[in-house]
Amino acid sequence: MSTNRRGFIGTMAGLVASGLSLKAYAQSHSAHMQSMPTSHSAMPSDMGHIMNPSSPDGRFVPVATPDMYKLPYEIEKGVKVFRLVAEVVKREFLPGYVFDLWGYNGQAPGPTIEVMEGDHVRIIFENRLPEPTTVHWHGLEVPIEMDGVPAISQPLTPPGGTYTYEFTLHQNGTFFYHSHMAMQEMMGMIGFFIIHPKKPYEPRVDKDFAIVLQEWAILPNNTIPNSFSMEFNWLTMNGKAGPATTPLIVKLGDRVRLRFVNLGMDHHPIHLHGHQWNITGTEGGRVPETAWYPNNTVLVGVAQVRDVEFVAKYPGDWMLHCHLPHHMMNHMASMVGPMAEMGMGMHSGMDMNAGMGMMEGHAMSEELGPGLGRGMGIASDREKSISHAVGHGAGHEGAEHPMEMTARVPGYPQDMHMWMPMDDMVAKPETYGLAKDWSAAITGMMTLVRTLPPDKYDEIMRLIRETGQE
Ligand SMILES: [Cu+2]
Repeated sequence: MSTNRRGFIGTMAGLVASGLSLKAYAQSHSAHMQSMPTSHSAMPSDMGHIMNPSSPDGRFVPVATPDMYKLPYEIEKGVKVFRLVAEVVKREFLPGYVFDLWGYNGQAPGPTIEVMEGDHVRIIFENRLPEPTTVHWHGLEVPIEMDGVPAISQPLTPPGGTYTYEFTLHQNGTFFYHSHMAMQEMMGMIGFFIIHPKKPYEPRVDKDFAIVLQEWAILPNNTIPNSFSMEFNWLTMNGKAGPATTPLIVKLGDRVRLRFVNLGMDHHPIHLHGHQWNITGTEGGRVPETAWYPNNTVLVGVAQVRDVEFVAKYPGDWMLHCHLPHHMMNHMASMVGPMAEMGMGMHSGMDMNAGMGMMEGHAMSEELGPGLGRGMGIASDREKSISHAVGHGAGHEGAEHPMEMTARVPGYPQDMHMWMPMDDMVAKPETYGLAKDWSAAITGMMTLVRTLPPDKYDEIMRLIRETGQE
């Protein structure tokens, strides 16, 4: 367990010793923690941190959306009025990895809409994308004119156009909005639409988090997702890849709700270490308690919502992650073939596709069929004795240096040459006190549930307040 007192104090002492004020520290890292809206359509009014103990009227615990903000609204004659803007945005998945996505109000995924059962909402939608789009309200029981399907229930909203959605909410639970154009969905166009119940759910929770699961195909040296790709090399939670995902901070004994939504091409079995939870909600609303059953890995299928609840009764920094092995990785380059690494370099004289290790032909072609995804032609010579990730000297015959001989072990290298701690680069109050090199263990669709005893919990809450993240 890594939240020992010494480690925690050590981190703090290191900060002080470096002469860095917490404020400056937070500012210097803010670019890593939050992709700020680039538009003026909405400013983040709530960064989704967990500082609000209750709603203004105490009826519910506001949902925390780490690394995302919530869409503000105004009340006009009893109607909650939101302004939702579709636009091109920039998002930093990991320090230094800034990508061009499509989203809403400066963010991908889009900001969370959080409302109450019974609310009457008006969503004034504006399209600042270069092509038409619409907004669909997934799971909401709304009149057909509000369903947001182009041509079927409404005209396309052209670039520069607007459309007003208006309806009354008679449901409660975790819902979401998204573009109803497939390629636009794969560019990031989704956001939560969370409706709190009039009569609070029982048992009451102390913490409530919401996480959007997404996947992206972005080739090396590119910043734009390939929405045609069937292979994905970036996996994100709320638009951040581990270790840039912000850990969920809970107090020992808290009852915790996690809400997941998945919009992508794959399903995500989300697993929590060290605890059992119940599935308490789906994209259709609350699950009756009589139907709860214990588990610790929830399969969040495409277009599905899963709410889970558990009691954080064991102190520690517990992994929360998609369990698909390839979804626990960052910027996987091997999917596009052997890349330059460790002195091997790229062979010269190849065309673009071969140089990138891309295969040609259809899935069952001579080139691809027998290879099970590995190179057959030009790529095979360089891969046959080692893993797909080219390593030291490629394990050539006659190698005598220990490193070269090691490289002759079939399959080597696999994971350890990817072990890249970056604790300082992703440091924020929520990571204080984590074990040294923690960041190397969290990549892709991964984060932590940090169950802290009261004193450490209070300390981190204080740091969050002081660094102005709230
Ligand atoms: Cu996954």
